[in-house]
Amino acid sequence: MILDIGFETMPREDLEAIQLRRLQATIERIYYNVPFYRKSLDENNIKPADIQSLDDLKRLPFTTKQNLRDNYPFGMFAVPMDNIVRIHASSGTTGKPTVVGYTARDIKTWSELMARSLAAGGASRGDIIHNAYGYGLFTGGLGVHYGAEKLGASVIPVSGGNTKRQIVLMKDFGPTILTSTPSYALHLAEVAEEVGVSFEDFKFKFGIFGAEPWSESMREELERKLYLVAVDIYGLSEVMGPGVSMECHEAKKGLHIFEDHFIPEIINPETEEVLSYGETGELVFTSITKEAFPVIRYRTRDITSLNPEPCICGRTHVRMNKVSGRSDDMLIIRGVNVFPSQIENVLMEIEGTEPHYQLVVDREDNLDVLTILVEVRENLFSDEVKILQDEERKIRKNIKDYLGISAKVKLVEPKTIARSEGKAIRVIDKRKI
Ligand code: DLL
Repeated sequence: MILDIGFETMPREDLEAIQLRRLQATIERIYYNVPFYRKSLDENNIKPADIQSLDDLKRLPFTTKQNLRDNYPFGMFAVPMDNIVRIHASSGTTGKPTVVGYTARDIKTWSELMARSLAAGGASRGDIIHNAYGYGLFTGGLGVHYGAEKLGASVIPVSGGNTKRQIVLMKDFGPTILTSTPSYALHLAEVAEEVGVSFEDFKFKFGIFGAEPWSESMREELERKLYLVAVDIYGLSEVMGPGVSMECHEAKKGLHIFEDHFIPEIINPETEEVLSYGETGELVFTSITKEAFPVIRYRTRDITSLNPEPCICGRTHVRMNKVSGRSDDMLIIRGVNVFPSQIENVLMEIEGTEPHYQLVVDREDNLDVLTILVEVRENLFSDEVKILQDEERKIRKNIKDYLGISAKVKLVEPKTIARSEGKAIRVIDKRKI
């Protein structure tokens, strides 16, 4: 495929004209097709015809993850189920996931944006992409997959896990692009070393890493250990999946947001005031081409800033700096989004546990490890060891069943977890990224 990069290098004025047209069409669509949006626009006395300029976006109410959850599973869809061809999901605080849907045209758009992203990250036709993002409800695997095919590259749909076999495939197939979370990429390097193989002997040119925060020092480590150029890819299921923004391999300095499809804003997470370019705050997105699941001023909770300076790659789309954190307490453990409250819900349903717990997240062999410390009632401790072991097993199993993550569980005696005078310290994140 020859990529039409016209949209990516368009003068600002032309881009804004397209944005306005698409925004107006989106507002019209959601007003008439999604009861939630109609109600919230009515409550704010806004009619679709009131959106006359891009500045009018500011008048629209924000959408939060809670709003999506309240409309679980399909209440936010703007098209009949007959037109939905794909469903993905990401986790949410109640244990119920946030569900997103795509029409055939949405899948086409997403594939094109992923092809754009891979191209910006250095991939082209003729490359072999070793895709170690998970396939399934998570958007990473299939998102990259469709984009790679659209680009005309060869894709190896290896998914996550079975690490030693991945090393064998890398040796035998000679992939040139690696796509995975940055932590899994480092783990791959380590396992390779264990089995006596060096990435130096592989053919990788670029690594396209995302789905969790990673720092400049992690970039250096990835580049040194994997003998490739490491670039950042960002996205979230609610807005589309991977490919909302992408770092270009020429500059490696911030991620271009595909503004012909998504309008970004940065707000102060406390006051909700819209901030200027360069100021750090919470990233908010409005989708302007999605059919099945449009989002209006969706609060991502990701903290970053926007940089409008021209880029050496020639793209005119604004860049977001690397995500530096979140404005809520969501943790990303091996690519799975987890809120402490979800773990709390699971713990509280188990007989014998006290509402005192602490989550310790660390990295072992470059993989995230979650340890849950839970206080249990005194009488459990006076009983036999087997009862304690059963309790630990039950907690581990329920965490795995409800949240899909493996955790170590340590039962501790009452009053051993430090009490705080203010907010309880629920999370100790020891990962250095
Ligand atoms: O993680 C989509 C994705 C897949 C992006 C593969 C990149 C590569 P969710 O599971 O919905 O979607 O999680 C979205 O992950 O709000 C951020 O907090 C975090 N995140 C995603 N990419 C990055 C990144 C996918 N490059 C949440 N840097 C987002 C920092 C990231 N955080």
